[in-house]
Amino acid sequence: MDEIILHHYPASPVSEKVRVGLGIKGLAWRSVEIPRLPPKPDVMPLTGGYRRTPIMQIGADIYCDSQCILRELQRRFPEPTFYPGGADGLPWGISRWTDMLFDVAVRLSLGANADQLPEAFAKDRVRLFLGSHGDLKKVQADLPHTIAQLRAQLGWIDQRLAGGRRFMLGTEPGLPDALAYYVVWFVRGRWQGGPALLSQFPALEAWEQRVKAIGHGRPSEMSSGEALDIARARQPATPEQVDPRDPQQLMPGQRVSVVADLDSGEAPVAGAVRLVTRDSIAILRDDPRVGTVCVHFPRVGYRVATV
Ligand SMILES: N[C@@H](CCC(=O)N[C@@H](CS)C(=O)NCC(=O)O)C(=O)O
Repeated sequence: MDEIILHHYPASPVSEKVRVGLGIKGLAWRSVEIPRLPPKPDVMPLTGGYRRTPIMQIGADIYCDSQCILRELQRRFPEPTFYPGGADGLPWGISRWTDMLFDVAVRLSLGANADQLPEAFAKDRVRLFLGSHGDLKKVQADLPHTIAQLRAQLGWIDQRLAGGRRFMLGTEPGLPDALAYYVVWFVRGRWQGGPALLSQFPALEAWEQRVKAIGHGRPSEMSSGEALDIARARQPATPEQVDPRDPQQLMPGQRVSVVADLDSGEAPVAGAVRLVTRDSIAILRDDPRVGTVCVHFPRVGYRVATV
């Protein structure tokens, strides 16, 4: 079977979510380090315009967004499960919550570090995370409110873990641990006040150490050129699949574009529908560098439009 290739960079919190997921499953994977800012010349041939981090590649199949990546890891490697105790369904609801919690943490990090951030980085992240009306000065002025929002929600994690629960779902680690951990990892590492805030939550801090100890599975480095060569050498392995009850009546071969349903200025990715399910959309596209690739997105949080 083709290797799992994660295109990411060490400081990326959403990548940390996926790295912990790879750790929970004890998987071997190849690590390709990508730039923190566009242009990303060795990513664009794979995704066709999706610029966020991380992406996962398996042969000529490209998985965009951590939701899609983690779901695919569970599909290909069911054990150990991300859903101990039969918790399937619930973790994806938790995932929507932690996405929002991450946005709060991003506001905190941008606001608290506003005076030190390199200009190009600040400009890019304000547009991406705060939208076309994003204003760093306002985010800076709003910090006490933002911290209050974050603190209450960290308190929920602490409450869940108080009383000796080892992981979010019980004795075994599962998807909710990766989902909550990456936000905590980001708050601790990217905000000077992080360690003091987190010290208010002893059960959370003890759990944080347990999740850290899970590790990231078995990564080994790969160059971006090698990853592109693999994509070119392989054919997409995704079978054609339709969903007769799809509300948008998407059909194989139909030309569509897919883009995050946010005011984030991201480029839509265009291609021909290959697979449609309730949770996923995959499209085929051709690129001069890698040939035909199949690019996968989640349905939730993404807008599919016919073109
Ligand atoms: N919904 C996406 C969010 C990904 C995301 O926002 N990642 C951040 C890095 S942690 C990012 O893309 N930053 C801009 C970049 O890397 O170019 C997911 O779950 O994968």
